[in-house]
Amino acid sequence: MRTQVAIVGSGPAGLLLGHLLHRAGIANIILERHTAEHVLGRIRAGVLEQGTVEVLDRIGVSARLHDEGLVHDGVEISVQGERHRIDFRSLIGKTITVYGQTELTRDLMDARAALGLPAVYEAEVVSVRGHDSGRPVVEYRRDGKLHELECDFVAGCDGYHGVSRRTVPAARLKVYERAYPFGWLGLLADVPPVADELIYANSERGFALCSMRSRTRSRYYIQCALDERVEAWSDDRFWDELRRRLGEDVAGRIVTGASLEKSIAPLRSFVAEPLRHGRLFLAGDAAHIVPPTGAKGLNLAASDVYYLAEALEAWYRTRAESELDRYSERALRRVWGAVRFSWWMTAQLHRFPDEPEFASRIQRAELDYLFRSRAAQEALAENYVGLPY
Ligand code: FAS
Ligand code: PHB
Repeated sequence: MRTQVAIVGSGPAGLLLGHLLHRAGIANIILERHTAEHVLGRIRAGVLEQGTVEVLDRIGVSARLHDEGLVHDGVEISVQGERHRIDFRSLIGKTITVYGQTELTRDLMDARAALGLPAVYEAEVVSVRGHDSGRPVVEYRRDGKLHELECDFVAGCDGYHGVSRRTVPAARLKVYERAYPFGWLGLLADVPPVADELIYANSERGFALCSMRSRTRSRYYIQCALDERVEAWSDDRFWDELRRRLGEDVAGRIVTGASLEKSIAPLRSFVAEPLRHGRLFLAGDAAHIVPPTGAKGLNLAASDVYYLAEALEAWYRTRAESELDRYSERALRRVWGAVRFSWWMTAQLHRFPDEPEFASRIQRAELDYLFRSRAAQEALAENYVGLPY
């Protein structure tokens, strides 16, 4: 089998890249280790930057997003129960859209199927070779048999645990990493959100986040220790702890209900450079991970593949390598802007168990300055709604 671009992974990065390449007339095949249902069953991100929405508008895959997504003009930050609103629209004239990653992935899968574009599910890529010699071959296992896909380029969109980044010899990768001393315990429930906008809460007991997927489905998170097990958290225990991290006015309004999903995710900042390795390109979580505090992971996947599609389109048009060479530097500049912001949001809003009193005092000074300074609020707004592409 042969194609122009082999895409490893049918998450947001792979699916969006596939659509962008198709619109540029570049043939591509997506190889995904799991079933489509399994991919859709993962509960992940909830916030789309304005830039991500604009890319989806451009490729004509945003109808349901505009029908069902919730446009938010701002977010709230609660510190020891005192609430402060950051008004993106009045500060910088931009907004965010709350629309679950599951729904975005579904829309991209449906659009791909409607175009009759090839995606092979339950196809685990086991190796990528030849990407240094200009003749890449992707080997994958399906139905117990090994298959080969010859191509011009390989896009490693296979997430943090994928095979693509591991294909690159360690000596050729510079890895930057910070593991945070806590995780997030997330709960999804069919209950109305406690507020019209997201509430990020910094409390003595730890971080909490009140988010949503619609006006009838809510997504909540609480910071938890790394050694916590989700089995130790009944729904009631979760709701009680969540209430204790919010001010009384908010806690008193929370509508509780049975969880549809509960899971613990560790928090890390991770970047592997460079993103180009011969004919292999890394994009999305395969290249970088950010703590979800800044709502950036999914949105970085979108900007990576936007740049990669532009670079590949230029190569097929001119056979010049210049845009392909520029992809890594161009994508990483936006990646590091989001890594910095996600680190900053995480540092300001969480309890750091081993940090001295000084660090928590600095945290209070940062937040106090934020709430008093329009310039600081504009900076937060600019980063949260998404830095320019
Ligand atoms: P993905 O991981 O989504 O997709 C990679 C795909 O490649 C997967 O479907 C995988 O099955 C497939 N794959 C892997 N190895 C393969 C192989 N060898 N062969 C074939 N296929 C293979 N981001 C936010 O912005 N906000 C959040 O709240 C948030 N919450 C998160 C919670 C969790 C538990 C996790 C893990 C991530 C969260 N993220 C969040 C980040 C997340 O949304 C990612 O940024 C987003 O999924 C990135 O998309 P992809 O790069 O496509 O990677
Ligand atoms: C979510 O709704 O899942 C969500 C929203 C904002 C974040 C992280 C997660 O920063």
